[in-house]
This record gives sequence, structure tokens and C-alpha cells, in this order.
Amino acid sequence: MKFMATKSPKAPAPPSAPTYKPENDDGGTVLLERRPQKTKPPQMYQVVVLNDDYTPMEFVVMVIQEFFNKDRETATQIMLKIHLDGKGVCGVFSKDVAATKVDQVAEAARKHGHPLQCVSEPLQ
Ligand code: TYC
Repeated sequence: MKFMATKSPKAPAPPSAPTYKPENDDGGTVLLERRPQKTKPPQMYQVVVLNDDYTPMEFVVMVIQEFFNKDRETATQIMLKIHLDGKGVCGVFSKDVAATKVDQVAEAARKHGHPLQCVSEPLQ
């Protein structure tokens, strides 16, 4: 027995051209939505060196040059500020880097028998 299709297959209708509706006209503008920033910048820490009566000035200058990458002139200015004001900022870093700087200064001071102190403080 043979079965015959009752309808001949039709090709799908071609997509109709978009009809212009003034209410849908975006004038070709692409709207970029402003989204709130998801990530905050990391908390930064300033590394502060403290004055004392015993550490030689020359040692402090050397420490600031070596661990805070300052030239001799800048290191000397920072040392004198610490000497006069009691403390001075040697740099601003992320938490881990600031902690490393504090450790490096403490270790150098200990090795040379100086009481030089250094702390890190969160900014803002
Ligand atoms: N006050 C020290 C002195 O007169 C010098 C000094 C400067 C020490 C800075 C510590 O962080 C310091 N020898």
C-alpha cells in the first residue's frame, strides 16, 4: 500500500522586512549601562619609621635607601624629618608589602644592635 501526502511541502516564508515604528527608533544609539564598580581598591598601608635617641643617623639613611628605594638626598630628608618630628612616612604599600618592609627594617636594626622601630598603619 502506498501513502500519498495530502499537502505539498511549502518553503518557509522569507523573513519580513522590519517595519519602521517611530516608538522603536533608537536613532542608532547604543546605550551602555553604567554598573556600580564591584571591586574596591585594596586597603593601603603607610610604613612609618620612628625616632629614638640611639640609632645613628647614617644607619637610618642607609635603611631608607635600601628598603624604600630612595636616593641618598631623599633618604636624608626623611631621616631628618623623623629626627625632628618623631616619626616619618617612608612609603605606602599593600598590606603584605608593608609588613615585609617592617620586618626588613626590624631585622636590619636587630642585626646591627640598634633600637630603630618601624610600624605600618592603614591609610584613611
Ligand atoms: N635621633 C637619632 C640620633 O640623634 C637619629 C635617628 C633618626 C634615629 C631617625 C632614628 O628613625 C630615626 N642619633
